[in-house]
Amino acid sequence: MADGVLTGVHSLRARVDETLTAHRNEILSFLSRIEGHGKGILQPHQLLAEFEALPEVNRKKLSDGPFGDILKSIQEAIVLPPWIAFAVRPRPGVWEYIRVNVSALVVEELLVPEYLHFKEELVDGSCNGNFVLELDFEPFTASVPRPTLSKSIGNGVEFLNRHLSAKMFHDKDSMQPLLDFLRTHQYKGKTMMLNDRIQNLDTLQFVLRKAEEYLSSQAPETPYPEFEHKFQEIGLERGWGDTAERVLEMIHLLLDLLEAPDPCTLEQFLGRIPMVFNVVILSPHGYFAQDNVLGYPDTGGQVVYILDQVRAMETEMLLRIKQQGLDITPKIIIVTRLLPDAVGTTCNQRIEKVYGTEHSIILRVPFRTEKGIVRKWISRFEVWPYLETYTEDVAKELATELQTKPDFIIGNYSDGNIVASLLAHKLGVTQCTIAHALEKTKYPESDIYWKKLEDKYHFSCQFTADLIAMNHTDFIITSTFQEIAGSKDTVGQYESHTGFTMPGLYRVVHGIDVFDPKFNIVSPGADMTIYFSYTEEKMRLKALHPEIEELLFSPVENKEHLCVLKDRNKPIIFSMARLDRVKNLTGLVEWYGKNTRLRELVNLVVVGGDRRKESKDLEEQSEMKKMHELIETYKLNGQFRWISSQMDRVRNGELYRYIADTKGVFVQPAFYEAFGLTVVEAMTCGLPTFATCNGGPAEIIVHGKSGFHIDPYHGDKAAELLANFFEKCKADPTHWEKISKAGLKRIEEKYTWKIYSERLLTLAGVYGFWKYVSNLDRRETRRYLEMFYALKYRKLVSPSPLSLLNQFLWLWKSS
Ligand code: UDP
Ligand code: LCN
Repeated sequence: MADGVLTGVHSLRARVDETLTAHRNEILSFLSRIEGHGKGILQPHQLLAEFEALPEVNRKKLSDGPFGDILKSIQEAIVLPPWIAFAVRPRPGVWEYIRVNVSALVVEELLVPEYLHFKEELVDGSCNGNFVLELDFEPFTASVPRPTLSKSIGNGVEFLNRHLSAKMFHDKDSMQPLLDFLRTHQYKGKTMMLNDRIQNLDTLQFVLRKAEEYLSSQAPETPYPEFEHKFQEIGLERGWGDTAERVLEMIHLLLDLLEAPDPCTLEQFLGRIPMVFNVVILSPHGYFAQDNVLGYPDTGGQVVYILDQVRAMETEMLLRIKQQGLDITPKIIIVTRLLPDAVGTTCNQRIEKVYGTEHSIILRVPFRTEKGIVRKWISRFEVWPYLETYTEDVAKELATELQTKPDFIIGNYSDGNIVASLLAHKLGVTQCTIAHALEKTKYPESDIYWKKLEDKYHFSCQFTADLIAMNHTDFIITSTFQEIAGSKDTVGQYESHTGFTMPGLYRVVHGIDVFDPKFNIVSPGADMTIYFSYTEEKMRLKALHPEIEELLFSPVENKEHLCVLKDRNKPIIFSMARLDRVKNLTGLVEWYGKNTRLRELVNLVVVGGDRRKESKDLEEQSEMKKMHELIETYKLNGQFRWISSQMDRVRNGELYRYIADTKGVFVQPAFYEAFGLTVVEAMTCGLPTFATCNGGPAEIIVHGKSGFHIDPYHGDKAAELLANFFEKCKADPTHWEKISKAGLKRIEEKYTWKIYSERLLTLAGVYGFWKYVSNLDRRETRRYLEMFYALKYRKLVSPSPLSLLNQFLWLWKSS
């Protein structure tokens, strides 16, 4: 995408040449140090370390010149002596590539495919062929306008509205698609908005004026049914509003659009057209249920997110349907996998009503092969062979449940998103995807060295599914900016799909553009009936304290808790997560174990993994082993307690608050956290939070104000930061309160479900309309994706005889 992009007045190559002319020796010694690493990939921190190792005078000379800025923006260096190639990222979403021959000091600017080809030599040697499958989605979106400023990334709908208003309203005829859309709009055969008395734009304008005149003479609260008949006669059907006042508002919006269009009015108008009544949300993997599942493998924030989202969305849908004067019962169906062997959960029930809703259900459909139904849980990395048949089964079940097509399909995570893409493709429905976590960023170098990880993770399938879904979907919701485009220094999750290569599989020249207006940041929150401040004395669930105290302090060690806290008066460092390697709970335990000062000051309590039953998850098994070893190595008993996963959310809410009562903190030590609901939950309870600087928490928390960032790769520093914090709080207890209050304020301003659901439904309206008017353009992408799906994806996911055998052996062993 950014090949040859100029970042300033001069191109990257010109700036490197300039540096070479001015400081030949200094740059040469830097490059030689890098070359000295030999064939391989170097990360920014390694490059910085090499730079730091130069004599100070050399460093100064280089930093003062144009090279200083270049160095800060290098994201990776590929060393293939005598060449070194650099991927430079001057700002989020903008990439440039260059390579330098260290012996000859020759500089060459590279196009994306050239850079990727060079990188492939790391794996394939110089014989990697010229006829590699290259994926390039850029031509399909070339005509869609996009922002150029990095700070505009993630506000896609604004740009779309600007584009739509410019495209549609440059003369009267170009308004025709809007008229057609309003005329064809219907639900279960019942016309809405306009009937066929309105044949053209002149009639529409005339009718709207007449309606305006009439409504202005009515009391604002006059109910719609009182003038429904009159309106029908002139061509206006239900859907404009429930009272004279609201109908008038909407008519004004349309009149304004017809006369002096602007993006803001367009968004308001489209957001009000009643378009979403039946929503399907896909989340196949894991244990999707409302009770007794959180903390199970593959079962964490995504489940919490979707259940809270559904409650908030149903409330917003009911409100909008009422305000638009309609009498329609909405329905939201969460589709997940039915697990016949449900290990005590409700995952073997076909249907479950969602608590706190009237019209939302969980619908479970099993994975099936020609040999029958798959009975047991399988890891999210193993689901690929089942998804196509699953989609077909889901489509049938949905037809029975809904008796109509859904209006809106939301996919979650890679498996849900590929199923959502297939369904939306088949049914022609507006699609939204939510990644929750793109695994490519979680596992560094998992693209270039994919083959090494293939047996365990099948990333060839997952990354292919991700590419298909992100390009097929109408819009993408992310929880933070960083998820799309990272930060000044770090690469975003989606951004890492811009250009990458999986040698031997394909090369992605242009996978996604983070400036694409399909990206929108819509952040989730925490359920405020469960998570609220520890200071809300009246709402506190003190009756649960004996149970919580038993959990934290009982002298008994059993399958639920291991080790004992001797001194109950110390503050508690608390952490809770699935026991995945990436969550790094064992890392936190080790930092604590090593830091005597911290151990003196506070206790450590970690919730994660389930010792009550034998784990089937490989990462969980190995993390459990590590935890036992750490307890021994650092003699943690007395200062540390390890609690099995806690599935009672209400009690967990009170647990966070109980930790706040001890003047403790929450620590989220993950190597990488896509968003981090526990961070939001802890902060919503007023618990000062220290969380990883890699991923969502870096954006949720403002370091030093509403919490603290910690670097999981520098645990010693994190432990020192914690110890300093507790020492400071000891000397000045207001410090703890200051951070706690600032955390609460941050949440109120940015992370609530109310803001989320309003935004999501407006987006569904705008993108639904965009899909309608851009149907022709989209066919090109769809045809390309169909081919990619059929020729590549299907082959990757069909299980090889060997993997079928392994799976059989594994299931047989674990049954
Ligand atoms: N959770 C829980 N009990 C546990 C572990 C986790 O209730 O033993 C909940 C936690 O409160 C949060 C979710 O699971 O709501 C984890 O979400 P997060 O986004 O932090 O991480 P994920 O598991 O999705 O990667
Ligand atoms: C998945 C994750 O890994 C978390 O970081 C998110 O908070 C969660 O999904 C909800 O989006």
